[in-house]
Amino acid sequence: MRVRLAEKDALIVVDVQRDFMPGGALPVPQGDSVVAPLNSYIELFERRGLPVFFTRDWHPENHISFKAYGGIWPPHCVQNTEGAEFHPDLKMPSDNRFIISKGTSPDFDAYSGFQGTLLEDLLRERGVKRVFVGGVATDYCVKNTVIGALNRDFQAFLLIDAVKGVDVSPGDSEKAIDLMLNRGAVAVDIKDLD
Ligand code: VGL
Ligand code: ZN
Repeated sequence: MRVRLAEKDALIVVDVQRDFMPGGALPVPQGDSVVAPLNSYIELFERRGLPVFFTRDWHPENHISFKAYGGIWPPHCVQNTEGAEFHPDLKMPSDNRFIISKGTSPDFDAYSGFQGTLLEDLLRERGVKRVFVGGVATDYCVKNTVIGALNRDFQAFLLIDAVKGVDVSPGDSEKAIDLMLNRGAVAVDIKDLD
């Protein structure tokens, strides 16, 4: 499906952080394979003067999603640690870029970049109507960010060549993709964008 990028489009890069990469605390298998395709999207949006939003998991040490505090995950993306840094090869534009921290208070988790953040306000202030979403993990934060966008009446495009899932149960990523598309997201890859 061909899509012509226009004013009021924005890119959302979800959680491309060291802890979600191979060797990290909560690795997404082949999670690092999203970096090169995302850099292509980032360059494209940057060239067009369109905003790029980077979400990051940004947990306190005693976060509710960690096993020791009743959650299901090993400690990951603890604020100001190396594991919480963005992948070193990710190209961060020098302007028109925004970092959205989520899951920042001990008692709340946020799989969606919209949950407990300023993401919606920042998009609305810029008149954004369509968001293009890639990153990790397909079956957690990408899924919830795409659904969060649709629930707020943004059009959402899933960057199918720039997402990877954890698949805690086999097939989770496939199911997540089906759900996003059934809810109205449109799958595109880099070749679809003009
Ligand atoms: C995520 C598990 C726990 C994600 C965040 O970014 O998809 N997954 N915290
Ligand atoms: Zn987390």
